[in-house]
Amino acid sequence: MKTFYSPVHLAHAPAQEFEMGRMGPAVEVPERVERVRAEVEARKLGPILPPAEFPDDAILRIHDAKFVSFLTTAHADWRARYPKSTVDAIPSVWPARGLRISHADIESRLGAYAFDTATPITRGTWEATRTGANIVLSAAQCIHEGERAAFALTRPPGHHASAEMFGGYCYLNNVAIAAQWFVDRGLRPAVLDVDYHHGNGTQAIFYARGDVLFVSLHADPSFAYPHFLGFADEPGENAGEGFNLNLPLPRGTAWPAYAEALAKAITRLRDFAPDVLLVSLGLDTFEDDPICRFRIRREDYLRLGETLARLGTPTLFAFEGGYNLDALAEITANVLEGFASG
Ligand code: 6XA
Ligand code: ZN
Repeated sequence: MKTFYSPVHLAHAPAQEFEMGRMGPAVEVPERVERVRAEVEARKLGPILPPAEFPDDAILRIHDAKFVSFLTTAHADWRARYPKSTVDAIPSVWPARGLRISHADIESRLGAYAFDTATPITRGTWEATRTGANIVLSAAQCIHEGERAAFALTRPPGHHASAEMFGGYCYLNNVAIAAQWFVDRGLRPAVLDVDYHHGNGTQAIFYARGDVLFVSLHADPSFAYPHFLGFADEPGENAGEGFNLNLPLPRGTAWPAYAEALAKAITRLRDFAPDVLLVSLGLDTFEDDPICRFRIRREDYLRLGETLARLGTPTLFAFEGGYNLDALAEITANVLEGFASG
């Protein structure tokens, strides 16, 4: 399968993020994608190609124009406000209940558009994020032209970003942008999110729509990030009722229980019969992930790939989370290899 990749992601390299009650080293680092690229090459999983350029329209089909324009200037605005500061832009105040949303200055814009403190905006964040959209759209285009599968090797990831909100290391929702691109070409896409964390952004974007199915396997938000969405009782609304399926799983979930939930996801996907499947491919379900608590082992990722292949649907894999740098490349490649052989 073709992998789409660009070194522009290297420009997005936050030094620190605030989470777990402390300022600590960033977890979502450039080495993640670099290691996976090397593994795809070493295991000869297919050509690694640069993305084509796509106009902003495809992004604006999903994201609010003011939000996108905020992202393009946020770092420069932050610098202008704090010329002596050496830290990246991170919000510290939010328009919570009873307060008014304002976009007047960079502090209010950060608070209005962010939902956490773990997603800094650096000098290169927009460039990397915008290139990420080109990458996922290039993968979509190659599937539209008849390929059975493609891998969008992107960072920053996307599934936490909604129409006008960033967080969870995500700024633009790559998978949603690609899904909409398929809808605009008359196809019916489904999104399967296998990242450890619930894809709250993707869910929110398609929640009232019946033309895109969203199915997610993830750690129960009652103990896991993003905490405020991803519960089992979120079926979709209006035209989208019945087109959102959350399968939250307990701490310590290992392959047997995971495979059972995956079977439920596959049943719903078969029933929807999509023209194209978009997989939010997070690898933070791994047993030794530094920030997550599932117990999926290296070889299980081969089974995951094989199971997805059996659906027989053209499939776009979009890279999301996964933070164990020593295992990430191998387990990502295992999914792709499992799919190719399945
Ligand atoms: C912030 C944790 C962000 C989770 C990012 C992720 N404390 N999402 O991997 O899939
Ligand atoms: Zn994740």
